[in-house]
Order: sequence, then structure tokens, then C-alpha cells
Amino acid sequence: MMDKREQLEDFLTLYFIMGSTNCLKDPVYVLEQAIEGGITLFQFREKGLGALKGEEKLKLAEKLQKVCKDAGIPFIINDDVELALAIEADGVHIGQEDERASIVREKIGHKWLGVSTHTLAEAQQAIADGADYLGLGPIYPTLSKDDTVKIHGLNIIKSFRINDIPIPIVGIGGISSMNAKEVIDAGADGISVISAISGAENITEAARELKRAVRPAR
Ligand code: TZP
Ligand code: MG
Repeated sequence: MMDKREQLEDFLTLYFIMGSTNCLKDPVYVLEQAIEGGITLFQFREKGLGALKGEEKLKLAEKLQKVCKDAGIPFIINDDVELALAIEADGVHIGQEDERASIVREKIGHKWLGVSTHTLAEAQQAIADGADYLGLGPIYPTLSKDDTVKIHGLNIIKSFRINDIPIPIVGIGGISSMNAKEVIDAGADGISVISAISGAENITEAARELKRAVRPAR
């Protein structure tokens, strides 16, 4: 039997993140195709210019959650703790600029909590606050996050591993099938991507290629 940590590591293998603004086609179709290609976890991140709000956001979240449920893929929500609670998502992902992780942990109980961190001090705080996994990035330059400043490179993953960060970590930012393996080799438990899947001409094939790049290295 896998314990909780091993199970989470497994789910983090190929973590697809998107919202309607990342998709060239219907988000429901994009998610179905990505699942067909082998993604292992999904995060609904409805952000940026033209992002849905209120009822429309809720409706899309429910549709995407159903697609995930039918496929046995956990469904995580970015930032919006209230939405995650309202629809009983499997978890929440927050950054340093969001509500404090300790408060989010209190609100969500046993749901998964992911926290984006950029330094060891932030990581240690997130762990003390109850994070289940950490997102590290951007590893490479990305066009998918507008408020992003410093590119960290693979060193951030290596340094977290050398310093024995005890919870699973996932790399993010500019990851493609060309560089995915080196992210895993640096010590990440998985990769998270937006555009490498949501922006692909053939979504299923793009997800498959990423999966092939990540799986043999694990
Ligand atoms: N956080 C750090 S980089 C990033 C986020 C949400 C965007 C990743 O998108 P892409 O398209 O996979 O580079
Ligand atoms: Mg955030």
C-alpha cells in the first residue's frame, strides 16, 4: 500500500494547470484530451485578462471537476479557497501573495494544500503551516504568468533537495517535453505545465510526450 506521501508524489508526476484564458479550444475538451494523454493531477487556475468570475467561474469549475472525477484525477483550485470549499475540490494551491498557508490549512481541513515557494525560508514556513507539496518556479522563462520576476533555473530544485525539504516538490515554468527530464533529474517529484499542454495543437499527444519524458526518469 502506498502511503499518503507516495500517493501525492505519484499524482504530481504530470500536473496540468489551466483556466479558460489558457485554452485555444473549449476548456472541457482540452482537459478531456489532456487526461487521455496521461496527466495525473489538474489545477483550475482562472486568472488573467478575460478570466471568468462569479457564476461563470463556478460553472466552469464544476464542469472541469466532473471531468476529473470521472477519470479519477484529483481536482485542485488555485487561490480561491471559498470556491474549493463550496464544490468540495480535492485541494487548494496558493502563492506567497495569497492568504497565509496556516489559515488556508485551517479552512480546508484535510484537503491537499500546495504552496508556491521561492526560498528555503518560505518552504520551511509553508511546511510548518501545513503544506502537502511545494511548487517551485519559474524554472525556465514563461509567458503564462505575468507577475513573474526571477527565473530560478534547476538550482532551486537541487538546493531544496540538498537541504532535505521533506515534502514532495514540483517544478513549474517553461517546462516542455524537451526539458522535463532534467527537472526530474534535478530532484523534482513531478512537473507542472500550462502552455505545453493547453497551447498544443494536439493536446493528447503533447501530454503523452511529457509523460514519456517524466516517467522513465522516476
Ligand atoms: N507559476 C510559476 S511559472 C507559472 C506559474 C503559474 C506559469 C507556468 O506556465 P507554463 O506555460 O507551463 O510556463
Ligand atoms: Mg496565487
